[in-house]
Amino acid sequence: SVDPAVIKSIEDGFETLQNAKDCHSLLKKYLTKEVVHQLKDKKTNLGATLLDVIQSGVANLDSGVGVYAPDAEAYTLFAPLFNPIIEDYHNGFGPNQKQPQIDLGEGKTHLFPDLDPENKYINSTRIRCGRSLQRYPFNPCLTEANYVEMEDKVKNILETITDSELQGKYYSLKEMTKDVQNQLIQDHFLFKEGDRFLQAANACRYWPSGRGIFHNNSKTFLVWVNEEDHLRIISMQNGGNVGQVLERLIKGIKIIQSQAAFSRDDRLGWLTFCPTNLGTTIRASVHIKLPKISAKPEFKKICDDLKLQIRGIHGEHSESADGVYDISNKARLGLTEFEVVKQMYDGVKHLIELEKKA
Ligand code: ADP
Ligand code: CIR
Repeated sequence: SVDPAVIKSIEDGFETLQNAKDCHSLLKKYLTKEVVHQLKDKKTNLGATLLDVIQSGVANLDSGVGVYAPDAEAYTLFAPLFNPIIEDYHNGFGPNQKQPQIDLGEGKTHLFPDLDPENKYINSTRIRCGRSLQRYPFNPCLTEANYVEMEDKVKNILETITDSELQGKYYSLKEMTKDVQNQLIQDHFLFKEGDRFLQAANACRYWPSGRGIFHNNSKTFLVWVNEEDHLRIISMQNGGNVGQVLERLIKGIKIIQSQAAFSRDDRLGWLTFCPTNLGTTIRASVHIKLPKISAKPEFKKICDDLKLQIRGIHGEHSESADGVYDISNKARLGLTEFEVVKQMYDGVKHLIELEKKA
């Protein structure tokens, strides 16, 4: 049974959210008194409770979402909270809907020719996906030994890649100098350190143990190890050639998947720590300058209607700089991988047309 002190923390968390007038998270919206009552004394087989799910959003009242899944079982055990959040975030993906069959877009990448052949708007294009290793829970339930073992496993797989474009080296965070680390972060290649949303979710324990990054020589193919997800597989390059970026990502995914088994759910697709990443786990983005339309008050609404999300220049929760925005697909669940990339592609194409006309 759940420790009375944990139940008290859950109830206090609910009060904190209710009293926070400036809090607009999906957690606050869907954590009703009834849901608290229904879920506060439930525990997953690994011992995770509703507190593990909500603590990041309670500690960070400016969260957009506010919840994380401590393990795969949490998505079903705490479904009365996760389901409405998932439905709200992913374009109305309902409790009876299922993630479609995988379609990475193989053989179709020619349908995504360069969005900006004259190099006027797009600085760079990036597509990433997340994967969770089978038989391991998510961050808050991992031991230090788990982290080290997982890093070893993934490093070995990555360092045997022989494809001439993708082959590279694994750099453990533990062995990296601060200068190198900061430069990689500044250049948009490496995850940041000390993310308060992840910290409050208990996702940064034993840091930097088991964390690191693999990349090829040109830093167009990268894999993050044990940050928010067990793996983040990334393809990126300068300019707006979405087809090339996707082609490289598909090649990388196929090589890695031939050597590791990943957690997939029949309904939710690939399982990830954050419910915003379920399904395809794909975020396809451009770093783009749209000086005229981004200055308009309706810019956010235009992007919302195109199902696009706006982030700042250093990723989520950061600000734009020099008029450069990170524009990506918002939903990742309920569509195929191809459709998700197409959502970003068509939306950004439309934004560029609006900018030209403005
Ligand atoms: P994630 O994309 O993995 O959800 P973030 O939003 O924190 O996480 O972004 C991670 C890093 O990737 C940040 O440094 C961000 O600036 C960089 N990034 C995202 N999209 C692009 C892009 N199109 N070109 C270059 N860097 C990008
Ligand atoms: C938040 O709720 O703001 C953080 N926990 C991050 C949520 C992920 N955001 C997203 O839009 N993909």
